[in-house]
Amino acid sequence: MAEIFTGIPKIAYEGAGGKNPLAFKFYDPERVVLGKPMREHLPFAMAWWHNLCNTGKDIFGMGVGTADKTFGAEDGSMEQARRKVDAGFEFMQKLGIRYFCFHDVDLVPEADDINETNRRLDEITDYMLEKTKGTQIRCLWGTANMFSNPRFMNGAGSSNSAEVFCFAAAQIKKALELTVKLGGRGYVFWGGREGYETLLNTDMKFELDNIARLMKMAVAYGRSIGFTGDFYIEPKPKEPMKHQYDYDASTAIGFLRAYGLDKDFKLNIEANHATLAGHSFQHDLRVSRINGMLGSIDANQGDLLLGWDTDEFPFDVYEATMCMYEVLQAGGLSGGLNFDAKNRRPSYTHEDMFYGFILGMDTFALGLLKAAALMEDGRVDAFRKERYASYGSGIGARIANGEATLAECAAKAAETKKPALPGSGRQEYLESIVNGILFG
Ligand code: XLS
Ligand code: CA
Ligand code: CA
Repeated sequence: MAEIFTGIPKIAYEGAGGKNPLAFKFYDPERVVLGKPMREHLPFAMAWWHNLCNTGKDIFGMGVGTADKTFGAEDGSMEQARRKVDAGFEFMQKLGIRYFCFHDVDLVPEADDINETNRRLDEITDYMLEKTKGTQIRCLWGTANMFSNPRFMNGAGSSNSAEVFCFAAAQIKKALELTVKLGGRGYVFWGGREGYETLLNTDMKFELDNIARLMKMAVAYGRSIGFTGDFYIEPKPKEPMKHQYDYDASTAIGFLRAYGLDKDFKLNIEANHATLAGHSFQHDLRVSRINGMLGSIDANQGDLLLGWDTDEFPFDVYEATMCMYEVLQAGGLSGGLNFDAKNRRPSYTHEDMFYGFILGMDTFALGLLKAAALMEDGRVDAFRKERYASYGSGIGARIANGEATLAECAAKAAETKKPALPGSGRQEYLESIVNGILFG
């Protein structure tokens, strides 16, 4: 197989002081952090759609991209699909990435007839499977694209059309089969158009019930074909729809519990989606973690000055630190860290594809190192724990154990007459500690 990314070597760790742009400054896969090598803490994945398909199109370019992702084949051909496989595997091997994520239609051009699309999917995944031989590369998660084709204009599970619902089911069935075939650890539902534009034409209850019905069908089928991994919901509040049902982590957890799906599902938290919902990335990670539902992460970053989903490669070390702090406290991920990120439109060369991943991998390596340092330092954790010390004994302990009654608490208040002010939150002191660890 002829090399595609000519002139780009295998990317090595060269240390923080290095100036070689095609080397890692912080990601040292074998370096042991808190008892585990970095590569195990950081199961990085490549998103097929952005890295191998996205050409930097936007509406102002009249649908014309700046990056060439044909890899020497005719655009939209099966030959191009094969070349994408070649490019993807060469890319992952050069970076030492062990996972990829895909939508069905990232892999092959969609045909008019779903039977033909499925035949193409079988053909390409045979080729992908062949490519994994002798490598450690596996699928992190698969998914079905149920938002691009016009048939999904009103959603998939939430569509008003039963015929469209059946097409969604068919795509999920196939994507699950492919995920199992490629050794996938998870299966994602991102409800791109599972929402509404106006409540005037929307039966919200019926739509939510139907989304749950579709998910239950997926779980039953997945388990019947030997899929033992986690299903994930990836929350996002808006874009493309005005309102999407999986608004944020709390909403998705409530939905999963209401429909009895919480044993099979966890969450795939994307940084850019959390901020679109008006939360910090860490907020949605924390909500997922404390509910035992932090499964996987789409490791990107948005632009807080823009109100849409920009899917940038992460470079914010503070955010990555807080992310890895949540991941470490969760004891790791059942999924991984998928770079659902794309190069900016003017960054259109093959080198830029590598620079994007080097940036993202180094950012998360730094995040891991700094989160581990924060935990080893212990001052922030100790302060947070101490802040609730009043629940350690007396009436506080009875409240925390669920033993105290309302009348008992009221009697305590009457006896105290006036409570002392709660202790200082010491926010600035804590922020200084974090800065000291990040930059000290
Ligand atoms: C889009 C989503 C999508 C999911 C997978 O905003 O991030 O790419 O990750 O369907
Ligand atoms: Ca995503
Ligand atoms: Ca996104």
